Amino acid sequence: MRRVQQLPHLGLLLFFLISSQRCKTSEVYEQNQLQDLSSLLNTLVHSHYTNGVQAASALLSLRLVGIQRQQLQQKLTQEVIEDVRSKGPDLSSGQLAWTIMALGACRNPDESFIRDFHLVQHLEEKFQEEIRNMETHNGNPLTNYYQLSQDVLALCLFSGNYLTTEIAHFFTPENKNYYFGGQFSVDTGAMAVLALTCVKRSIINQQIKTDQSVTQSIDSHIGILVKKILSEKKNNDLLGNIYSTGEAVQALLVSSSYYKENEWNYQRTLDAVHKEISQGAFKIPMAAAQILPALMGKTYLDVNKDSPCPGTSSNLNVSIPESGPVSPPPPSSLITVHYSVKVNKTDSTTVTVRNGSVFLDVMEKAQEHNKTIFGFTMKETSWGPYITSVQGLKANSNERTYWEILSGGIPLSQGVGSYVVHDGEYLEIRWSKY
Ligand code: CBY
Repeated sequence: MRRVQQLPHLGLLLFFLISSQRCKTSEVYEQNQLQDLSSLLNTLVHSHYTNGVQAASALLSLRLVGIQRQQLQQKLTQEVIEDVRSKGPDLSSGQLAWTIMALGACRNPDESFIRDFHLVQHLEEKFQEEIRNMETHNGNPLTNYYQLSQDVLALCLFSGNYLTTEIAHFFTPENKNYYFGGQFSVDTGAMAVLALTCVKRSIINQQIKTDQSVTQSIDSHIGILVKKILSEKKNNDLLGNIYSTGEAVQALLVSSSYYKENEWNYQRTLDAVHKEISQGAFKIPMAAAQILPALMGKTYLDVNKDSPCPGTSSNLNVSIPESGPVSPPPPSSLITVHYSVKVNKTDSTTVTVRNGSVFLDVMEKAQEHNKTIFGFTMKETSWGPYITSVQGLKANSNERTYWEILSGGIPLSQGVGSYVVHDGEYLEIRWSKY
């Protein structure tokens, strides 16, 4: 629903922010952009955050684009800190990296938590654990290269220790961890470009010292990764898919010396993203948090622990009203979908669910009918539920195995908790290698 009329102060603030970023000619166009941005902010403000990484990503994005809502930031900070306190060593390396990025995004009182809890030192250890795992498990990290890139970025921005020789060695674009099933992961490549660019800037600014050959190798990695990101530009101007575009934009914004002006048009990609926002593609908090900085021309490299938090120079008070009364959903009709589990052989069934159901509802219905064939387990991630096993067969990152979800034989770009199924659709969960 368009809410901009209900958000006068927010609208004003956004207008202020946008006009300080870019100059638009068409007023209608600007109005639509404002509506899209306020819908993203609504998602960030009203979401129920189920884990600390979601809260950290939201806090980081809000701080980066300079939206200062004291109460909201306090609430998010509390959730992030609570997560560190309760999970502590169980946080993955990327989760810890994002905690540091969010709490220290700019000069603010939460920084003391980073110091008091020695978060940067913990991250250094976690990064080394990732590398040790690669050495003992055929080059596979504990998590993935997206998180290793988050680690390097946070260590680089928060004066942590890392070896530039190690970075140059592990982040070579030929490394298999940039690819899933042979396909270049734009999200991963983009996060790596941000991390490597941070390291390169630290070398140039003489914050760290290294050999000329290491500098050259990092520089060459950035160039190759940028080319790979650009080669994933689609006809609709998105980079990879809609959910990788935000980070890819950030990577391209910090690496403009590596491509020619005619190779990428920022505005066209922004237009494509706006189209998707108005169609409701960013309703989950992670998606909203990841796209927001790119829309405002900001990148994770703008994180600066020593500068005051950006904000509007005026004392504008952003007020976002609570959501209006929620009317009960209309009685929904039933739809029928086909569902298969594929390992070596395929087991199929037909399931009836309510219209508007998601992939997970189908899996649950099938499981009720036959626990042996359709039984599954899952875990919560920042993007929603992730299927960890089906028929007792468990995904394993040391072996690069996972359960892939598909519709009509095509991999889905949303998770089981978000993808809304359609009548007559052929859904499949397939034992795969990435
Ligand atoms: N974040 C992470 O650690 C995740 C990194 C990431 C590159 C991520 C995408 C990008 C991001 N912005 O966060 C990622 N996915 C990874 C690494 C993985 C692998 C996870 C295992 C591992 N070693 O860490 C793996 C197995 C290759 C994978 N993603 C699988 C899947 C499928 C999940 C199915 C299931 N079993 O539940 C799925 C649904 C693809 C499919 N068709 O099977 C999938 N991923 C999707 C769709 C996505 C996108 C989510 C978009 C959305 N709206 O829900 C994604 C943004 C993301 C999360 N994966 Co992965 C990529 C995209 O489409 N652009 C760091 C942490 C601190 O938060």
